Amino acid sequence: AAEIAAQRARIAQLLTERRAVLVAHYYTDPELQSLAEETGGLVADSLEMARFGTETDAEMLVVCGVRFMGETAKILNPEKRVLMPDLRATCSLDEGCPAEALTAFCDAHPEHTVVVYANTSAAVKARADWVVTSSIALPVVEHLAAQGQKILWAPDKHLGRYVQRVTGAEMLLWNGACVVHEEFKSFALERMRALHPEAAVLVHPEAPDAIVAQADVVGSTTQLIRAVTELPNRAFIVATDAGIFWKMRQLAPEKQLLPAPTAGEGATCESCAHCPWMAMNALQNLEQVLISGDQEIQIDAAIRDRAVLSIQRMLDFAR
Ligand code: CIZ
Ligand code: SF4
Repeated sequence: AAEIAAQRARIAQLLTERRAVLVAHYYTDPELQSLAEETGGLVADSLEMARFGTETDAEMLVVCGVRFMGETAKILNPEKRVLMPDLRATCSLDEGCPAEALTAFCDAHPEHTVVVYANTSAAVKARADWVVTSSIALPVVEHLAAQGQKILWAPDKHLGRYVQRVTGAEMLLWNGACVVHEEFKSFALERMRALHPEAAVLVHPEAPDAIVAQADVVGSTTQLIRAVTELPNRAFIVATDAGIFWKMRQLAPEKQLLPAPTAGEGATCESCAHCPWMAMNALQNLEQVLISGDQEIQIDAAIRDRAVLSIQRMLDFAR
């Protein structure tokens, strides 16, 4: 414990020396989330992470999360250095949607407005008309559908189906999924609900239909955290990455939080639902990158110039 405290102090010192600020996603190690808060950085979802980078006067952003979050930070802040503890931290949605294949799909359906989830590469965003995160997907698609636009959606098919069902928009869906949220099991969740009838069920829309159908609240990480503080329930069953429990406990320590089951037999260990790429961020490699300055995000200028348009459209709409 003393060793960890010393390491946290060294990292805080390095952040000051480098005029750097730490931005951590809700799914990362609680050590990183708490350190970001204590050092004047931010713990957030990907939309808020994107916004924060443009508002701070720090010279360097250190993004603890996955690669697309670092890329978005760099696209919006080309004059700042953007580092990540490990640039290999990717995302199954990003990996499952290569830019060439997405471009071919778009070219085959030129009459569709291309809306991509934030969990994609800079090159995919460069081909898109709109970028959305899970907290803003519904209002953006509603807005486009009201104008009679047909939508090509990539890459998360579960989130895409959910948005389609709620908005009634005409949508073509890419076949991608999040390896973490796809693992939630519906029969085991039914059993758990029967055992805890007082608990509200909170579900991230990257989860499959059969899980979303059992939800009391479907929403982005920020919206699910808000539900824990605002709903009167004493207990919650939570179907998203276990990293989110740190912030939920901080804001509502008196409430009981139960991780939704990811194994058929209803195993409920908190480590069950945890993104392997988010887990690549740790105090160790964070300190290392602040010393070495490597693991820096670089983006091709031509891609950046197009990707910034679809991201900025989202940020302007969110205002
Ligand atoms: O699953 C993810 O990567 C999420 C929830 C990203 C986000 O929007 O914060
Ligand atoms: Fe991607 Fe899923 Fe990990 Fe989020 S939790 S970064 S969507 S693999």
